[in-house]
Amino acid sequence: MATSYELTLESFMAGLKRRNPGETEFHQAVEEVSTYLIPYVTKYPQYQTARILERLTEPDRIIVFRVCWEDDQGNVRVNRGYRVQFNNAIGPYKGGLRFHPSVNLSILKFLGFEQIFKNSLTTLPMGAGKGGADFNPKGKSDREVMRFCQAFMTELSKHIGENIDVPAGDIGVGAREISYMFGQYKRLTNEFTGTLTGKGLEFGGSKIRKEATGFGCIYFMQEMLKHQSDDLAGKACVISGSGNVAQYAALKLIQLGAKVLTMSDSTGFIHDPDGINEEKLNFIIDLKTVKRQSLAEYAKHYKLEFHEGKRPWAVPCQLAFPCATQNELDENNAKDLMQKGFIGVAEGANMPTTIQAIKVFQNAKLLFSPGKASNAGGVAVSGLEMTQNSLRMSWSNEELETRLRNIMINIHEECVAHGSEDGYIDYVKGANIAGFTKVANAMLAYGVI
Ligand code: NDP
Ligand code: 2IT
Repeated sequence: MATSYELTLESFMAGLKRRNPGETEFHQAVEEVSTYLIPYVTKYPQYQTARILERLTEPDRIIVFRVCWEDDQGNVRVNRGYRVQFNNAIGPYKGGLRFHPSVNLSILKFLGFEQIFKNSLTTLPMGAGKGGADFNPKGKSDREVMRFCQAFMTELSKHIGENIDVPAGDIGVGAREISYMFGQYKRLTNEFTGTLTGKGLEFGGSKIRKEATGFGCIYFMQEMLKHQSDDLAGKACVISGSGNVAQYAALKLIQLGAKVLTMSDSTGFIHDPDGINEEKLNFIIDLKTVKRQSLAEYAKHYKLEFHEGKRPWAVPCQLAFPCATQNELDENNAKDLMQKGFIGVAEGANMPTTIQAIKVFQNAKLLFSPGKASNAGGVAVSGLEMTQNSLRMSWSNEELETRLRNIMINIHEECVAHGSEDGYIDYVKGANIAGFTKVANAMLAYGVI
């Protein structure tokens, strides 16, 4: 007879911290989820008896490897590469690769863990993984980036495959890096398969993938507003980041008649009181993806102040979209945002808001959507890229935008169905519970593995 035990958040987190010392981002992501899931599994004891939470917080496996490459001066350089294959209960491991000097196991485990719930919410058959390297693409030549990507893929290729694990982009990994890695994967395996997503349109990439995360985030905000009989037209918006997610969040806001006041990067932020229009946004896209320079150049070009080393949260606005990185919006930033007329936040990045800051928004009964719900559009269109690759065909822009839109609407409905509490929608609760059940039920069905 199996022993029964009392599961509390404190005891669960104490065990997790003991087993994963020092991994603060991973602890944070698990705590946010467990706060909602522990009461849930206590209510539905089949999950607790099968130790689903304990199993869900232990990755299936982690691959760590040396990446050796040569810079333009002929120096030998060494980085560390990773792939965290977290959970494949409902499909092949799926999730991005991040190249950033801050990359470590804690960050990749938090990202891989979040991916479980996010991928489940899309309703597509995707498990969860995340990977990357502590490589800094900044200041590197194209050839250096190519050599790094080839060296990285030489090892990673042994562990991935279209039915095993399908990586994509994340911070520091965009179209250029995916192309270099796909080319190397194809060379090593002598196969043309859809083992990476976010590929170029000429070689199996999906239309709308580039736009998907940012567009999806704005569609999600549109749904949250609609649910309280409001819309985006004329809303003053603050965005952080100016990379892939931020760029297309900004574009969709502009297209839907909202006013984009700010964007940021790791050097600071710009505040354009007239609003960033499509022409100015194209300047930013060129600056960040082609020239790869700081947003300070935008301030110079449009004769605005550059707020060096600062984040944009004190700029008065109605809606906020953190689209840069984890923990970029803390409790004090949340209080800054809560000026008169503030309506809410949709996360474009993964875990950009600290747990304390989320509480500030939720206590004030404002809109708050977690990244695993509102940034799921990116991985959703990655899933659709996998489908198109399997079918050996490609869908049109219209087809894909409609599918993306419907997936975001469906995630919103799931959050409402599982997160409603006395008229307030707790989107964090809704996303965690809705994302959990499908994966947990699959794990139950498999027995003890
Ligand atoms: P990019 O590399 O395209 O852009 C990242 C942006 O964030 C840049 O503006 C960068 O500034 C800024 N940034 C990165 N790190 C920091 C930091 N430590 N402090 C301040 N600013 C920082 O990445 P993405 O746009 O793809 O990713 C942004 C976020 O969205 C991440 O949290 C990612 O996990 C998440 N996400 C991405 C998806 C995708 O499809 N790409 C899907 C779902 C979520 P700088 O240019 O100066 O480096
Ligand atoms: O965080 C994410 O969802 C991503 N970086 C995209 C993952 C993917 O496989 O498209």
